[in-house]
Order: sequence, then structure tokens, then C-alpha cells
Amino acid sequence: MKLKPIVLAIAALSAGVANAAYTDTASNVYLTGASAIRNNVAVSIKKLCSDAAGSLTVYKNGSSISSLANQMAYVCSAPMASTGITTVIHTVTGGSLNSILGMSNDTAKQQVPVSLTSGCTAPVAGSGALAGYSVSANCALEASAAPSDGGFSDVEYGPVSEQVTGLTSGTDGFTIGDVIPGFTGVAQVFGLAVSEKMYKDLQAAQGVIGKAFAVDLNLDGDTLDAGETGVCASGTSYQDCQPSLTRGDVVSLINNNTFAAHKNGAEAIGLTAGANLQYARRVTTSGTQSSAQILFLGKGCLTGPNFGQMAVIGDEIASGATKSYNGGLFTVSANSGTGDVIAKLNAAGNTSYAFGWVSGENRAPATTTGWKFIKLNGVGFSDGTTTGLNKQNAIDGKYEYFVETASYKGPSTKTDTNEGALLDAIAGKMATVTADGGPVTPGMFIIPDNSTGYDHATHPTEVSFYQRGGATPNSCAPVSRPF
Ligand SMILES: [Ca+2]
Ligand SMILES: [Ca+2]
Ligand SMILES: [Ca+2]
Repeated sequence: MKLKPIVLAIAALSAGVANAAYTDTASNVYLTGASAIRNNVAVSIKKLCSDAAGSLTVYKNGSSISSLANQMAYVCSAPMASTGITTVIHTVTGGSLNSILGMSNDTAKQQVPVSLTSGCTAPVAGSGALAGYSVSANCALEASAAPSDGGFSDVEYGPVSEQVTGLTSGTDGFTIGDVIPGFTGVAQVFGLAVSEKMYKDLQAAQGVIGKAFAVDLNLDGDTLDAGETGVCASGTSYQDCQPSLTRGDVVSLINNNTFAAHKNGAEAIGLTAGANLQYARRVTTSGTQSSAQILFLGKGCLTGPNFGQMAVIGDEIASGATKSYNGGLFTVSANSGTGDVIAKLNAAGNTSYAFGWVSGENRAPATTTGWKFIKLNGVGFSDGTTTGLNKQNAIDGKYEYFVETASYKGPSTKTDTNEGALLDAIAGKMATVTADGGPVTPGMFIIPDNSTGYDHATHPTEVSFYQRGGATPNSCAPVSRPF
């Protein structure tokens, strides 16, 4: 019995260091939603902070100082975009649809923000994707989830509207009719990313190894400089060395037809007979997942009289879980964020086959090891370097897997005027060309329907000729030139 006060004292001490709950204040905004554009959101916030003559610190969960996490926060030493807001909290668990669902009063739909006060190590200079940032890593998560103020989505919610039409004022504090959609004027490129073994074995099967490559490593417009020409080795990342899958192969890999050859042994795409293929897909709330379903399966789009849409495999799999099909010949894992998909590809490494959808703001390792992007129908979007912008072929209309970013705000009880203004300012930065102070945005380009009037002729590496829905976001729409 004498131990009891000690136990209570320890419990009290633990309670004392537990994280303070997140509180919505006038100086912060809490964004939830897309993980695919987390880096481009970050670089836009950084620009807004420097415009305000402030300095920015990234607080993040996880120990890495070279890549973002599913939970991070940005603190600027000055208020940004004349809003009075200095702190942007950004959680991307579950992905795009949480830009809407995450605003709910229902804790089951809310996401957990990062703590700015618990576990964070002293800021250091970031590297890799966080080069140029001051990064405070190892921050713990808050003790509980909290309602957000909206955020970004890779695609509009329309093709997966069944996930948001059930929101009610009583349970959630708003309905989907109360949500205010925003038009961003930018599109994000996506690609099929594969494990090292899948890349190397596809290269071998397709006769890529030994072929000549040419790549503009120093981005001076030619391929005449040191190391810019050579011969593809196993694992060479450059675009000329990337293997390809056809659209039909992709459809067969991700639809729910378990009789397809693609789900009955990797030999269907030229890989080792009888070997397992893993589809590292995203969860159902992911816009990346939705975009792949829209573009490859027509899901939520081809719903007319002929009803051509196909269902995707693995919707029933819980986040973080894996399911086996056909005696283990095909497995599907459901992943919360883009970083979780990349982690699956890295885990498969050079020993097993894994593939998934990764946004073009990410750069694969430009070495002969590690995960890689491949081509679709023979067309690549990534030059396979550490500096490439992963968008020129999409800008030029040669690579069609891109979707237009949407933003969502709640009613004023959720998203106040300044919070909404900062969300718009972040989107506005993404849609600003670099000559006008916009950030460099790998994998993201400005579409013809942009609010500034930028055109392709003047900005051929930043603005496209082509778009899908444009000012009325519609991922189901074919790529075309609006004017
Ligand atoms: Ca706030
Ligand atoms: Ca060059
Ligand atoms: Ca708010």
C-alpha cells in the first residue's frame, strides 16, 4: 500500500509532461489533407515567410532532417500574408479527403497534429528535400486529434463524393454544402514508382540495360557536359534508362479483377515467374489514390449508360494493413501518406517487387540503388536526377498523369477570415512563376486557367498549354487546350 502514493506521483508527473492539446488561436492555422504536395506547400509557406521578412522553422515528427513527415508545423518569425498568422500546422495522414473530413467535430474523422513543445530537438540545417530549411525534428504528436481549418486535396472530391456527402451539422458541425471549394490554378504530376528490384528486373526484361542515355545534369539546355551521356546500367535512374508499363498493365494491376494474369505471378509483366507483386496503394481518403482510380479505372467518372468504370482492389484494407490474394502471388498494402508508400518501396528493396503511386514533387534516388519512377506507355516525366523538376513532359502534353489541386475551407465557425486568407495565399504562391517570386515546385505546374494570366509561350517550363477541368476542377475531364 505504501507504493501507491509513489505510483500516483509518477502518474501525476507523466500527466505533467503530457502534450498540451492543440488550440485554435488567431495566430495559427491547422491544415489537413494531401500528402502528395506536402513539399510544394512547404516551399510556398517558406516564400510567404520570407516575403514577410521572417525566418521559418519546420517542426516535424520523426527523426529525418532530409524529408518531411505526415505531421509537421511551420513557424515564421513574422506574421504571413498580412493575416496575423505565424504558425501553420500541417497533418497529411489519410491524405486529400481529410482537407474536408479533418474539419469535423467528430474525433473519429479528425487527425492528430504535431506538438511544438514535446520532444522537438534544437533546429539544424536540413538536407535533401529539406535543404534550405531550419528543421526541428523528433517532435512528438499531440495527445489527441483536433479539428482542422481545411487544406489541400490532390483532386476535387466529386469522384469520391460518397465519402463526404454523409457529413451532418449535428455530428460534424457542417455539411458538404457548407464547404467552400477553392481553385488553385496548379496541377501536380504523379508517377508509377517501383522498388529497386522491380526497376532492375523490368529494365532487364525490356532490354534497356546497355542502351545509350543522354541527360542534362547541369540544366543548361544541352547534354554535352561531363557525365551527360553514357550507357544504361542496371539501376541507372535517367529517363532513357527507365523501363515502362502500358496503361493496360496498370489497369490490370490495380483493378479488382483477381483473375487477371497480373495478380497471378509477376511473369505477367516480364518479371520472375511465380514471384509476388505488392501494390502499395493509398487509403480510400487519399487524393493520390483517387487520381489513379480516375485516370486508369474511370472510377467515379465513367458512370454513364455504358458504365465503363472499374473498381479498385483493396478498398477494404485498413490503413497500415496488408492483404494477400491468390495464395500470396499478389499482395496489397494500404498506406496513409506518400511517405508510407516510399517506405514500402524501400522495404522491398532489391529483394522483392513493389509498386505504388508517388507524386512528382518527390525525387527518386539518382543512384543505381533505391526506389525509382518508371515510364507509362513509354513516356517518362522524371529525368531521374537529383535536381530535375519532374514536369516538362506533362507541361508539353506528352505525359497525362496529372491532376489539378483543389483547396477546401469550412464555414466561418471552422475557417476564420485570416485562416482562409492564408490558405489562399499558399495556393497563390504555388501558382506564381519564379520570375515573380514564386517557389520552385518540382512536379507541380501552372495550368492555363490561372488567376494571374500566365501563359505557356512566356513561361514554357512553368505553365502548360493543357489542363483538365481548369477553373471548374474536374479530374474526369480529358486533357485539352482551353484556348
Ligand atoms: Ca487558428
Ligand atoms: Ca548540360
Ligand atoms: Ca479555425
